[in-house]
Amino acid sequence: METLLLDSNTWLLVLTGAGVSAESGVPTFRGMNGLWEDQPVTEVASPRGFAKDPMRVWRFYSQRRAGAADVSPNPGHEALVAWERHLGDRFLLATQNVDGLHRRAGSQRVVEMHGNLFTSRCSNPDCTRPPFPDTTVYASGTVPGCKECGALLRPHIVWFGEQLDPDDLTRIESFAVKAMRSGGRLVFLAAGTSGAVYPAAGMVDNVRAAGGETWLVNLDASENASSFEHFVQGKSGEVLPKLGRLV
Ligand code: BV8
Repeated sequence: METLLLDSNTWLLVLTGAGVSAESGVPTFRGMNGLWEDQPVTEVASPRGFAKDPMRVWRFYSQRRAGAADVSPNPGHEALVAWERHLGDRFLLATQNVDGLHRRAGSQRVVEMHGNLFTSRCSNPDCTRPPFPDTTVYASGTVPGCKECGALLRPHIVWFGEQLDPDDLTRIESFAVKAMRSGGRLVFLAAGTSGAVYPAAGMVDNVRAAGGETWLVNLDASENASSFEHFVQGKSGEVLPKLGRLV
């Protein structure tokens, strides 16, 4: 298996998806055939889905909260923690996962691009209450209300059709710009992702256009696999611990 050199000249931008949490027992979107209660996840996890049936959406997220609370990080998560310790500020981890397992493993330089399962906020855009930690598994059929304005609470998650937090996108972009300006070697590694959801799926093309190196670690070829120079096929929990050559 080819290895990835991680030396004093390396700047590493990592993107992870549901596949990295699969070995921890978290179902992937592909694994659910993209469905929830026979509804497309892209429909349930959307403002329209919430407006139409907030009970169904809270059943979806409450069950995922219960599931994610019972699992633990795997060697794939832990390998990324070791790489971060080695590279320091020349490391950034952008994840599409909302399960919080990267932080639980010890990752610090993390951008949760699509939000976090264990945070809620008020659905009323005019409410002044900020997003807050919420591990509650709400009973099926209940929809929690905001104690400040009485509107419905919603998970602090980026739904399909919603903009990502511009600060998160800026943080990722400025890391890549800083790496290129440093004269160092920018490496982009995507792991456990099908490359189907944008803007995350477009990052590899942006890094290539900037002259960076691109690696994919995935169980099978992702939709954008052809955009990567290096493809190491396999389970991230088995491949990542062996892939990094820390010099
Ligand atoms: C936006 C939170 C502005 C919710 C999520 C350009 C082209 C086409 C469409 C669009 C476009 N730009 C925007 C869109 C629309 C849309 C989009 O991309 N749609 C897709 C479906 C075509 N994007 C958006 O709406 C984004 N917002 O762009 O706003 C805008 C809006 C409208 C129109 C224009 C612009 C918001 C996207 C974020 C949505 N929220 N998550 C929740 O989690 O409940 S996305 C969610 O799905 C996940 O976060 C993740 O991003 C995605 C699932 O993908 P993966 O994580 O990759 O998981 P998947 O199961 O698919 O694949 C797992 C992979 O792992 C597989 O390849 C498998 O082989 C592999 N694997 C399995 N086991 C292992 C493994 N690999 C290694 N080891 C293993 N053990």
